[in-house]
Order: sequence, then C-alpha cells, then structure tokens
Amino acid sequence: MRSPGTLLLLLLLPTSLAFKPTDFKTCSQAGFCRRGRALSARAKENPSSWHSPYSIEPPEFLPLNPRQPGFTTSVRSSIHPNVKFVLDVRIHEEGIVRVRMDEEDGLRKRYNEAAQWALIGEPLLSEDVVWKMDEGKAKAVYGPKKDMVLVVDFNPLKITLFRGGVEQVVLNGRGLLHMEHFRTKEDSKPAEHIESEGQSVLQVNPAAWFEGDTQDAFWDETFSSWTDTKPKGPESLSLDITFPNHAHVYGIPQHATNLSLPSTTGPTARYTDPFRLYNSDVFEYLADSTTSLYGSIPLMHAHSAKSTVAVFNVLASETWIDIAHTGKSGVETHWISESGILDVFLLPGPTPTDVFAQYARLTGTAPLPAHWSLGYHQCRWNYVSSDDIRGVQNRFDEEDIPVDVFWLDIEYAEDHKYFMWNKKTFPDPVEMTKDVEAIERKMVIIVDPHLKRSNDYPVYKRASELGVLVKPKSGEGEYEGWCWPGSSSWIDFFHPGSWDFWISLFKTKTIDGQWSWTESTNNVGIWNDMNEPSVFNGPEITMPKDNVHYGGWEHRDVHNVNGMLFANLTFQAAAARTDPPRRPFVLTRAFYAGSQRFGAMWTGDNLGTWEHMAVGIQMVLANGVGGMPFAGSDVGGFFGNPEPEMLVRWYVVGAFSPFFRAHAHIDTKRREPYLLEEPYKSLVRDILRLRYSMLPVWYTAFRETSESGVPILRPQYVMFPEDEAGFGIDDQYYVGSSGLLVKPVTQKGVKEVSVYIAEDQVYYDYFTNHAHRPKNRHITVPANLDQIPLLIRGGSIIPTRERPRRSSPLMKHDPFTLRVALDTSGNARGELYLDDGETYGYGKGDVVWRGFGAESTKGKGKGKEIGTVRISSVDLATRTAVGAYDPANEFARSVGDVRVEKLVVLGLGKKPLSVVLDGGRELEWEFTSEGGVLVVKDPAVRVVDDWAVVVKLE
Ligand code: MIG
Repeated sequence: MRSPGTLLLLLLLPTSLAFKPTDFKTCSQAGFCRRGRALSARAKENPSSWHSPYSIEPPEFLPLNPRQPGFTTSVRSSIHPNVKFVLDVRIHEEGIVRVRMDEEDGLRKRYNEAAQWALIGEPLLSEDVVWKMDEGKAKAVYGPKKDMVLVVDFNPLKITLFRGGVEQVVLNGRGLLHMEHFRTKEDSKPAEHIESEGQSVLQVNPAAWFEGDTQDAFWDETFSSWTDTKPKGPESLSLDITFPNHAHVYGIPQHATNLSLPSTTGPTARYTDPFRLYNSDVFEYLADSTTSLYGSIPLMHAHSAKSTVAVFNVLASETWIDIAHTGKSGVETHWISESGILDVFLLPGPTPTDVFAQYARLTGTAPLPAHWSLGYHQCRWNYVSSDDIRGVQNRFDEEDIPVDVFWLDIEYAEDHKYFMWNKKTFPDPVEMTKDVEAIERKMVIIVDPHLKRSNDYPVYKRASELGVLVKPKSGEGEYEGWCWPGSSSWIDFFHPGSWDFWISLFKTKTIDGQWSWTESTNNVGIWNDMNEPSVFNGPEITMPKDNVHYGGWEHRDVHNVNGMLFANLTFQAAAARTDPPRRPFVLTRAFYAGSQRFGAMWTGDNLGTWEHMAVGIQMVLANGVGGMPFAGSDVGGFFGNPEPEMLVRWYVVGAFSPFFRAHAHIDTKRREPYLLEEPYKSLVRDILRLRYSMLPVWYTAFRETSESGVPILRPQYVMFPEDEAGFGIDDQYYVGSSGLLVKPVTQKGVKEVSVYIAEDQVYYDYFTNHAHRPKNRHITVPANLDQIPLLIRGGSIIPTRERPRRSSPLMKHDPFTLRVALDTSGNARGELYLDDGETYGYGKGDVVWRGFGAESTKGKGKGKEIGTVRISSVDLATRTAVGAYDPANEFARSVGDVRVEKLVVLGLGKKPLSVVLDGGRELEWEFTSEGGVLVVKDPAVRVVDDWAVVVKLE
C-alpha cells in the first residue's frame, strides 16, 4: 500500500518512477567524452606521425643522490608552450608507484582532494629505490628481488612499469595524455576561415592536430532540458593506460556486465559506449551495459597467467573508460575524466592477492561487521506500520523461518522527513523496535540525504542555520531540488561543520538540548539510499554539476565521492551512539574507493528477471575486486513479481552473498518466504537454515578480508591465477578460503549444472558427500530446484552450526560440526574465527581463532594407503595476534561451554579400526563405505581447546 504522500508525489511527478535510459548521457552527449574519444580517433588515423606533445625536464637529483623515492619536475606541452604543468613520481612501500600531474600557476585550481577521501593516510615512501639515468631515461630499480623497474621517458613523456624485464603497465604509451589547461574564453581561438587570394581557407590552429579544431562544449553544454554552465571552462583529463602482456581486465565497478570486462572500442568491441563512472540512480537498469550505476571505484586489475597488476586512478569526476583487447599484445584502456588532477597509483602485484593487499594498504579494508548483519535481512518498500512489523515477525516465528533483521523504507517517516516517525502508522517506534530486539533481532531504518525544506523539520532547520547545505551555482544560499519529500536540500558533507551535527542526530538521548533521534535504539542499523545523490528534477537525476560545495569546489569535481561521505558520517554517527562504540551497520547505495570502510552496499534497483539474478552475481564479484566485499543484490528482484521457482533460486544467490537481503518495490505483491506455497516455502526455509548453519564460515571469511583485502567471493582468476581457462568465468565462486565452491542456478528449468574445476582434486557434494573427480576440468552436479550446486574442495575443513534457530545471536552457545574433506593425499585444513560479534573487543584479543588440520600418515602395506588420520584443533590467535592475547580471554570464557559435536570425515578409503581422542577415550563413530564417510559422534571437545582425534585405518 502506498502512503497518501507517495501517491501524491507519483501523480505530480510521473517521471520519478519512469526514468528512461535516455535520461542518461552517452559518451557522445558529454562534451569532454566526445573530445577524449575524438583525440583517440585522431591518434588512430595518424599512427605514424602521432606523438604526445607532453615532455618533462629530466629530474635534477640524478645522479647525485640516487636513493630517492621519486622526483618532481616540470612538464611542457608543445601545443601550449606557455602553460606550465608539474609531474610528481614516487615509489611507495610494497612497490606501489604514484604518478601525479597538475597544472602549475594556472588560472584556477584543479580538484586535488579525491585521494584525501579515498586513502586511509599518506602512503609511506619506499626506502629501497635506486634511480639512474640510462639511455636518456630515468630508471628506478626496486623491490625485494630488484626486478621492478620504473622507466620514465622524457620526450614524449611516458611511464612504464616493468617486472622481470616484462612490460606491465604503460602510461601515455599511445600519446593520449591530455590535461586541458584553464583558459579564458578569449584565450584560445579555434581554426578560422580567412580570405586568401579570393578563396576561403582554413587557418590552421597549431594545436589542432592534437586537440581538434573545435571548442566543443568548452563553456557550456545542454543535455535534454538542462544547461550545464561551465564557469571554469574545459579542464578534462585524458590518459591512456596500456597493460601489455595481460589479456583480461577486471574491476571499475559498478556496471552490469561480465567480471572480465569486454571491449568498448576496436574490432573486438561488444559495446559502443565506454564504461562510465558517474554515480547514477538509473531506473530499470539494463542487465548488460556500460552504463554507470550507483557507485564508482576507479580501480582496474589486469591479469594474465604470469602476472597481475592494477591501476587506481583517483578521480572523483565523471569518468569514461574505453577498453580494447588487442589479442597477444594486451589490453589498451583510455580514461577520460571531466576534471581533477592526474593521480594514479600503479599496483605492481605480481598476484591477485598482492594487488588486493596493495590496494588495502592505500584505501583500507572492510572492518569486521556486526555478526548479526550476516544473517538474513527482510525488507520491502514498505512495512507500513508497527503492527505490520510485529505481524511479519510473528509469521516468521510461526513458520520457523530464521531472520535477523527487519527493515523500514521511507514510508515510516512523516512526509519523508527522515528520523521523524509517522505517528499514525508508527505510534510506538521504540516499543516496536524493542519487540524486534527481544530475541536479539535488529531493525535497519532508512535515512536518505535529501532534507525536506521545512522549518518544522529540525534536521533541515539546524543544517540551514549552520550553513552546511550544498549551494547552487551562484555559491549563495541553498540548492533546492525535488525528491521524495518535495522541495529538498542536501547537507554538504564536505563541510566539516556538518560532521558533529550529523553525529549528534543519532544519539538516542538528548544532549545539550539539541534535537536527536531519541525515538530509536542504539542497535538500529542505518540504510543510506539515494546518495549518488538522486535528485528527481536534476540533470541525469542528480545534482547540477555547477552546484557549489565546501571549499568552492563544483559538484562536478566531487560527484563520485559525495555518496561515500554520507555513509562515512552515518557510520561514525552510529558507532558513536554508545561509549565504548559498537560496530555499526550501514548500507549504502552510492560508493567510491574506500567505501568498504563504512559498511555494506547493494546493487540497487534490479529487475525480477533471470538476467538480473545472474548479473547480480557478476556485480557482487566486481565490487569485491573493487575492495567492497560486503555486497549483495535484492533477493527476488526489486521490480516485479518473481515466480516461485525464480524466488527460490534467488534465495540461493542471496544465501551465498556476503550481504543477504530480500527487498521489493512498493508496487509488488508481498513475497515474504512464509507466503510461498509448498514446496517452495520449505525450500526457502532450508536455504535460510543453510545460510545460518554457515555463519561461522562467513564470519571467518570476513575476518580474513578485514586483514587482507582479498574479497570474500573469490572468482577463478583470484583462486587459480595461473589457470587461463578460468579467467573469464564469473558464474561460480569460492567463499573466502573455506574451500566452498558454489554455482547458483540463474536460469529457469535447470536440472543439472556443469561446474568448472581448475585442478585435479576431489570435490565433495556438500549435501550428499559424493566425491567427484573432474573430467575435462568439469564436474556435473544435479541442480533440481531442491538442490544447490555446492561443493567442498578436497583439503578443506568447514565449521558449521546445524541447529535451526530463529536468529543468529541465539546460536552463540550452539555446538559445531566440522566437515573434514580430505584431499587426494588425505590432508585438509580449515579455520574458525569467533568473537562477541558486536564490540571492538577483538582489537584487544577477545577472540577465539582456531586452526583445524587433518593429516594422514601412510600405512605400511603395498599400496601405502592412508594408515592414520589425525584431526586436530590448534590456537591461531596466539601465533598471529599482535599485542595482548590470552587464550582464556573474556570472550573465550563466555563460550567455554561450546562443544564440537560432530566430525564428518569425507574421503576415507576404508573403514577405520578405531577412532580415539588423542591420549584418551574411544569415540563413537559410524562409517558409510559409499563415499567413505566417517561420522564421529560427539567427541565432546571444547571449541576453545586444543585437541586431536586419531582415526586408525590399519
Ligand atoms: O526512488 O526508498 O534503491 O531500495 O526501496 C526510489 C525507496 C527510492 C530506491 C532504492 C530502493 C528503495 C526505494 N528507493
């Protein structure tokens, strides 16, 4: 049911629910993108004469002081000899190269603050670099093996990173670097026709060979009914980045496309437009397109069987990226941005894991989330009242379906004034929340960034008084746009004056008489939607680019960073509600490089189609590559009414996503799992129980990513970087380093699927224990609607909790089952990480972190088969934790009662003679010869202890 307010809005604003693809620009409709592509076209037309006009002064320190991390020098452009640029090249720890270029003493300043928001700090400089002059180039040799060489060519300027003598990344190798300098309108004249000897001839502009002859959209530009005044004139940035010797590129989320990015130009092009990065609220987005979606991470991996490298091009303005796969010679890319300095990091690899670590070093990792946020989230637009929420919760309980979180979308808020409850429908918000929290479930409530411009709205009123709202192009007053509440304004989170104010709003007790959200609890999670920002009556459904932010920057300069700041501040605000702080949960739709530090993201308004289900997986994988592991797509599809078969399959996709939420548009029929007919209802219940049973695996995987930056969902190229046949695969993935491999079904009527296996290893069916060996690198597994293609890689130990509970916190004292999946040599390993799931106590060692192992010793006999298998649990925290770790820490004591109740050993060749607890009792067990499955019943060991179980086979 719609609230009357929404209905009114829909009537007034039919466009708000009918954005069309034509609401968004193609490259040819964006002046600077046209210019960038035209530049590259000119280069292609004149391959022999083309050269970059940019050159640098040889750096001065050479060769006097070769031990320097880098140098700064001036850059000239032969087509604008009077304009000055400056180049800075540095080598940081881990061999990360940073290249920056800016205009010097220009008419204006280029935006140079994107890195300040993306990075966790100033990266440390390397102390291990030696520079020398060689063949008229500057060369830096570095790295533990001294096999990394950065070569800087002076004229034309070109920067090449080599590893082991092989070219990895080249900047400006194709001569497309172009930093449009600031100028006045009178400054540069285009080519003119002059009369000469009675004929009209074109007087050639000396820069035309490079820049072209027109001043295409230099000073303003119209799209649809909007005019973008460009007070600063042209200031775009073009850079070619080539990855010789690499055949695949990944990353630059978020786009609905394959993980291995297809070409956008050249003979192999699949698309006509470049990939775009410009955070956008795209209505009914296509399932296969280069269109920009809600978030932008300008990080690209390039990969081959021998090498992985990456570039992190720290730009916050609208950016278009052309990709051309050129066969053996590698991948050529061309980055065209509207504004900003050049600030590009080269991450040297050489493996995907190294690149993730290098990127994490720059932008941080996703912190350990609150444990409950890994449970199942039930959302819809909208649960319409307190009693609706209570009723939904009751139905879950009546049907014994686990769920952790109930969500409220925008209709809880009176007139869409976020924080302010509609008291007609939600008369008792705190009581309602406490009813949900009674069995430690949680609520997540939406807080959008558009503020209703109404003085009876304390949030708007205070923001207005503080003068922290985004300004229109005049730089005076408050920008006003149209969104859900009608006439709205937006807080400028770039303004430091907004920070304490925003944090104070979330306090659940009034402090200093300021308004705060007392009608809420400290456990409530926050959903930040519409933070691209989405503006119904703005150009491309967002803010005008000439709006003005703190520091005088235009919106065009900061657009892609904008949404991250909203989530950043909300995250801080939610953490600061309690002292000491607890781990907040914030979900964001818009994101940028570094957003992983502030919570989870989802892929926005997908459609209830099989194509969208499938591309949702690819998008979550790509977001992981971009450093955002805590990701998911709306289960069921936001738009439409999925048939039960589709819904069941979508629950599997959700259960195997880091973030697992069902959500639906206001116009859809209700589709909570308890509403399904049988057998679908029971299938979904089983899928949810499966997710809950695997929470230990997910949580352990989150711990690892919080340290390493390696994504939770791992595609083939990350798992098997040398296996070329896997580089294009993006419909199956491993979960962390657990050894679980899943291939969710995303098509109708499927009965079996073929899973790609990169190695000669045994893989066990998770449900039947059937031991598969790949044939021609594939395993065929049954995949009827009641079956999930889920395999355990031989060599893994999977900890689960198998007792069905209504919510995840109720599992705290539940015992564990360990599935010990022996590899072909009879060995296995696994991990389990536990902590209290809500505080930062883990930082001072309040954890339980176990390493499980299975080791086989060969028996005597002829074939030397396995003689004994020793399955053990050891402490990992002591060995790795820095600082104080006490195995009897407070948390460990609180779970001292937790047992391992069952071992399931897969892949035993024959029936055991005995199973004993090392140094003690005989244990009860059962053996099924089919599949060689040994079940050890209740070894009665504590999860916090060291122990070993010895299985004797002969
Ligand atoms: O213009 O809050 O993507 O999840 O339900 C639509 C209402 C605004 C878009 C989000 C969607 C949410 C909806 N929002």
